[in-house]
Parts: sequence; structure tokens; C-alpha cells
Amino acid sequence: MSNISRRKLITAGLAATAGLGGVAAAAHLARRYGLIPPDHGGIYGPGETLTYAAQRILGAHAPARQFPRSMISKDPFANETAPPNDAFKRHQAVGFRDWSLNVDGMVAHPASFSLADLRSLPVRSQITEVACEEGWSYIAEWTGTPLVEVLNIVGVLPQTRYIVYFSIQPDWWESIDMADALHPHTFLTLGMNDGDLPVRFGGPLRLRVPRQLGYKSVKYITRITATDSMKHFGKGLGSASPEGGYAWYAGI
Ligand SMILES: Nc1nc2c(c(=O)[nH]1)N[C@H]1C(S)=C(S)[C@@H](COP(=O)(O)O)O[C@H]1N2
Ligand SMILES: [Mo]
Repeated sequence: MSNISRRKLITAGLAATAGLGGVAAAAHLARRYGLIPPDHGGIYGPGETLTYAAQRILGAHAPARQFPRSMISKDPFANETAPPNDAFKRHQAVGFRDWSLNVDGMVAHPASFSLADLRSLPVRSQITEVACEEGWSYIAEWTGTPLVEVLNIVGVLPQTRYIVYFSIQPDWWESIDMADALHPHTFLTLGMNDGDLPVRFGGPLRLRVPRQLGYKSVKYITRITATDSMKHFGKGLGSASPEGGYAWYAGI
């Protein structure tokens, strides 16, 4: 079956089952096509599966919504973050010159990138929105290296299904599927609104995932790992958010 007709079939199937309230049937269809998010268990599981499968079938490659420069927020809101820990303060004291991003897991060439290494890769910018699950949002210009550039350098193995990313703040870690990991607007972000990325907005390094809610854009990134399964990370639900009651997939 061609890709298009397969896609039509799944879409029609999902729409029909959703319309009938047949969430379990949608989950069955999603399972058949490997569109099961890591947090598919529990009471909200079938709903999460339906949202994720529908988004992936209908618009995995759609660009993030971009805004004109005139809409950049004058006074962007930095969400409360846990106080910087000692490890972070040691980096801050020396102007982040020793900050590194370690990339490992299912990659051909594990590597460590300094901020200077990242700046020497192709750098792009985007004017996109950070939308928090609590209802507020702001628009800013973000500058950085598309994650795909780094993934190409380390050579992600074909069986990889998720990219997991970790903050220097131990409670903050997330993962995304390959559609989002390879998306041209998913940035290792180094700059914001014509300057370096301020600490309160995640400096020196933040992963911006503008196709999803704010909590997927983790600040102070130190490690990225490629994996074919989320089973052995935390409670096996895909990231810290479902452990705290939020959806692993938070597409916008
Ligand atoms: N390391 C870390 N990353 C984080 C958070 C955090 O507290 N620590 N908060 C998240 C949440 S819930 C949101 S909505 C956004 C907020 O981004 P902002 O501070 O740029 O507004 O960052 C996300 N990334
Ligand atoms: Mo948030």
C-alpha cells in the first residue's frame, strides 16, 4: 500500500473510531502502526494514544507556528525554576566555559560538544511561542543549532525511536520521538532575542521543542541519549512529566 493511501486509511479509521467514542479501537489501530506513546498505560492512556497517533499521522512534519518580529513579547515570562544547584553555580562562576553536551546511546560516534563546538555548526533562528500548560505564553526569537545537525554528526542508529534529554537539574528530563527530534525547528538553543540565552530562560543551553508545550523545552541541557525504548528511563513512562501527571506528548 502506498504511503498516502495507508495514511488515509489510518486517518479515516481514527476519525471514525474517535467519533464513535471508540477510544480502545483507536488504541488498537495505533498499536498496529507503532503509534503508541510511552505513557500509554493507566486511565488516561487511551486518550494519550489517540492524541499522539492522530497528530503523528496528520502533521508530523508541519512547521512550528512562526510569528513576525513585531509580535516578540516585550516582557517574556520566565517560569519559576528550581534554584540553581552547586553543579550549575560552578559552571556559572566561570562563564560556562566548561559546559558540555554529551551525546551517547544508540549512536555510531558518541561525542561531547562544548558551547563553542555547537556555535560552529549551522545556526538558525525562529520566532516561536513558549506555551505553558498553565495557560500563559510568550513569543521570542530563538537562535541555535537544529538538533538534527548534532544527531547527524554522531550518527543515530536506525533502530533509534526516542531522543532523551537531561538537564543539570536532576528532576528535569524529557524525551521526544524521531519526528520531533529531526524537526527543523527543534533547536539546541544558545541565544534569545539577539543576545545569549539568559540563565532564567535556560542558558547556556536549552532544547526548544516549539511543536510541544513549554515543559518539553528543558533548560540547562547537559546530556542527550538515543534509545529504542523508554523502559529503562525513570518509571518507563517516557519522561518526568507523566510521572507528575502530565502527558508525555504535548503537541500544540
Ligand atoms: N530545567 C528546567 N526546564 C524547564 C522548567 C524547569 O523548571 N526546569 N520549566 C518548564 C516549564 S513547565 C515551562 S512552561 C517552560 C517555561 O519556559 P520559560 O521559563 O522560558 O517561560 O520551561 C520548561 N523547562
Ligand atoms: Mo509549564
